Amino acid sequence: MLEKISQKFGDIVRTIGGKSQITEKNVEEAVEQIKLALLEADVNLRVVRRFVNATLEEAKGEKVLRAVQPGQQFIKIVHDRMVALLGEGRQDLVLKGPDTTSVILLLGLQGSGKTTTASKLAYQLKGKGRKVLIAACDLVRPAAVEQLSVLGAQIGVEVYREEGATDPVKVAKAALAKARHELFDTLIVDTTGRLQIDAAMMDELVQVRDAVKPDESLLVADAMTGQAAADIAKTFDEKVGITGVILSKFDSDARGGAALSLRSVTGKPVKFVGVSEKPEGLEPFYPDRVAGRILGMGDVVGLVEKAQAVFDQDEAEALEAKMMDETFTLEDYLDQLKRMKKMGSMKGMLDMIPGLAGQVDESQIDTSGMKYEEAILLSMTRKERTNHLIIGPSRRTRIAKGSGTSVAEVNRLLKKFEKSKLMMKKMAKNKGAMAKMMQGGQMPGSR
Ligand SMILES: Nc1nc2c(ncn2[C@@H]2O[C@H](COP(=O)(O)OP(=O)(O)O)[C@@H](O)[C@H]2O)c(=O)[nH]1
Ligand SMILES: [Mg+2]
Repeated sequence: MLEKISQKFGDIVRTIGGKSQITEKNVEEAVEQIKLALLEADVNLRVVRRFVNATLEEAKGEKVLRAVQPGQQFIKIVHDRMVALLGEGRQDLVLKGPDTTSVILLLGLQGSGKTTTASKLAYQLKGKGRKVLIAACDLVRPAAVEQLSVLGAQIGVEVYREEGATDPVKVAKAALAKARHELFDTLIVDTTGRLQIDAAMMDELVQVRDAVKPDESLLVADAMTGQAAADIAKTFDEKVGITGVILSKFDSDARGGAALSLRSVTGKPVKFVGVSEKPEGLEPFYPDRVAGRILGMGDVVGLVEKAQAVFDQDEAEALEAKMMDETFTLEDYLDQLKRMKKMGSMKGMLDMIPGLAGQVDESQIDTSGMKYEEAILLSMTRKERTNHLIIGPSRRTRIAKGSGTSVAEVNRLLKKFEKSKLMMKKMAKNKGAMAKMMQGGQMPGSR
C-alpha cells in the first residue's frame, strides 16, 4: 500500500527534515522533488500545480526559515497541505435511523469492485447492528447475480434476486418494496458497470437512482487507475450524481494518485478504501493517516506540534530578548527546564523523526538530571532565583538540604547557569544560533 510514493516522500522528508537551517533554495529544491514525486504518483497535473504553488508560498515565509526546526516546520506544511488534498477529516456514511430504510447505491465501471464492496459494506453495517438487504441489479454480466448470492451467504446477509430478470429498474423497485415491508433498515444496490463510460449505462443508472432515491450514491473506483479514477468519478457525478467515493484495491496501489486527485477534482469525499478481497477488507478513509503514511513518518506531525508548543517561536524570541539585555535569571532557567521536561516525555518518540534523532542529544533531555535541578531551583526563594548573586554559602547549604542534594550539586548548577548565561549572551548576538542553543550546548538538565 502506497510503497512507491512513501519511499519518494520518505527520501525528501529525510533530506530536508534533518536540516537545522534551511534556505529558500533548499525549499525550492524540496518542492521540485515533491512535484516530481506527485507526478510520478499519477496525481492530476492541476492538483500538483496548485499544491506546489501553495506549498512554496507558505514555506518561503519567515515562519519556516526562521523557525527553531525549519526542516520539520517545512514537513509539517507539506503534511497539512496533503491532508487538505485528501479531504477534511473522516467522512462517514450519512444514513437514516433504523426506523426507516436507507438506500446505498453503488456505481462504477466493470471490475472496479462494486459487487465485492456491496458485500463488504453489508458486512460492516451488519456488524453495527443494521439489518441489510442487497439488491442484485447487475443483470448484464451473467455471473454477477450468482457472485453476489455467494458473497451474501458468506456474510449472512440476504440478497434480493429475480431469476431471469432483465430490467434492473424493476428489480431495484421490488427490492426496495421488500426492504420496507420486511423492515430492513438498509438496502445496498449493486449495479451494472461497463468497461468504459457510455450513455446507455448512465441512462440505466439514472433510472435506477430515480427508482430508489438513494441516501448515498457511492462511486466504487479502482485505486490502481490513478488519476483516471478522479476523472471517472467526475463524470459519474455529472451524469448521475454521487455523494462520495470508495477507493477499492487500495492495498495494491503503490502510488496514491487516485486518493490524492479525487477530492480536488470532484469535490467529493473518499469515504472508504478497500484493502483486501475479503468481507472485512473495507476501512474508513482517514486523510491524516494516509498523509502520514505517504510522508513515511508515523506521527511526526503530532510530535512537531508538541515540540512547537514546547519551543514556541514567540517564547524563543522573548528569551532571546532577555538574553540580549542580560535579564535571564534562574527563574527563566526553571521555566526552560520545565519545557525541557515536557520534551523529555517525548524522548522515546524522537527516533521516529527522520533527521531529528541526530539533532537532539539524548543526554540533554535526561529527565533524572532535570529532576535534581528542578528540586534545587524549587528550594530557592523567588528572590534568589531572580538574583542568583545573593546566594551565599549559608543559602547554598539550606538549598542543598531542602532539595535533598548536596552543596556541590548546588554549586554545580549555579556554575552551569553562569556559564550558559555567558554563552547565551555570545550566541544571542549571532542570530540563528538561537536554535542551536535551544537544542544543544548548556541546556538545563544536562550535566
Ligand atoms: N485486492 C483487492 N481486490 C479487490 C478489492 N475490491 C475488489 N477486488 C477484486 O476486484 C475484482 C473485481 O471486483 P468486483 O466486485 O467483481 O467488481 P465489479 O465488476 O465492480 O462488481 C474481484 O476479483 C475482487 O476480488 C480490494 O479492495 N482489494
Ligand atoms: Mg459486479
